[in-house]
Amino acid sequence: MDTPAIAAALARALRRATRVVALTGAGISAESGVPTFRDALTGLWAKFDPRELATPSAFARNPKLVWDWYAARRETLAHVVPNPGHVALARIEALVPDFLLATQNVDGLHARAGSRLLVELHGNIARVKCSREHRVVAHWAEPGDDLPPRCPHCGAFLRPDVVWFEESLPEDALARADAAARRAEVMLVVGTSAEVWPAAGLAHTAKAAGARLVEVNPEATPLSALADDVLRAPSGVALPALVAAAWPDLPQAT
Ligand code: BV8
Repeated sequence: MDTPAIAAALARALRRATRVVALTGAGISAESGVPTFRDALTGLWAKFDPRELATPSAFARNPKLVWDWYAARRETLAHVVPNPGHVALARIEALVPDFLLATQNVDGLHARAGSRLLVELHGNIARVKCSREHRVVAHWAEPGDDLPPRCPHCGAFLRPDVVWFEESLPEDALARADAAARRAEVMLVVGTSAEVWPAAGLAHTAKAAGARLVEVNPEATPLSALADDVLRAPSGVALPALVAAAWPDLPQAT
């Protein structure tokens, strides 16, 4: 796909902004080879609805199935690296005085790309916790054939340290993201279908507070009509182009 043209007004607004917030979804990791959330169920998982797997009731009903789904996703992540879209956001963090990246992704790729001012709204698949105490467990023995591994402290099943549907988001992460959305001059919404709340609500919050809303997504979403700028392109192409247009004097990322 061609590099999108970046409007001069958008480039100027981003360069002049002192307060920027970004919200990302699975689409920013697509070019790293990580299936998006809805595509995550390719192959073996094609017959399940992800919203049926990423729930406490699914885990209670079939802990091994859910554990294996996350183990398969961790295995995929062991072979992928951040893409130019992740790197571009890490560069913007270094260029803007007050920046925060709120991600819905659990793949850890933003941190690997160098993002530090980052909140993981939905947890991180690399972390595992006790399903009863919710204490993170650093090491666990891979299970036998039948069940997820058990907590070394209390014996309950272990589970991924991610936020499932019907579970509340980490309060501090959501509060930081909400405060950043309320003060942002520019909000970048990248690679999300904007259907899952309360994360999607951050874009509405930023817009209502006066931010310039920029959508980066090859497809339209419920936010498209709200956006001031739409970069209808893959984020691995659009975000580096946006950085180059806003900071033309910077050397290009290698
Ligand atoms: C909660 C972690 C309180 C696990 C995930 C209103 C307010 C509050 C809650 C709700 C509400 N309405 C409904 C709810 C309930 C629910 C919800 O939002 N349901 C939806 C389906 C309507 N929300 C919750 O349950 C949340 N908790 O609110 O707690 C509560 C308590 C009790 C009862 C009710 C509420 C918790 C939600 C978190 C769920 N966990 N992930 C895991 O990963 O396994 S959600 C998961 O899907 C992702 O994390 C992400 O958040 C979400 C959507 O995925 P996306 O990231 O957007 O990816 P998707 O595949 O959908 O889209 C990819 C996009 O990328 C596409 O647009 C595509 O075009 C684009 N793309 C593709 N390639 C590229 C690209 N873009 C750029 N470049 C490319 N190359």
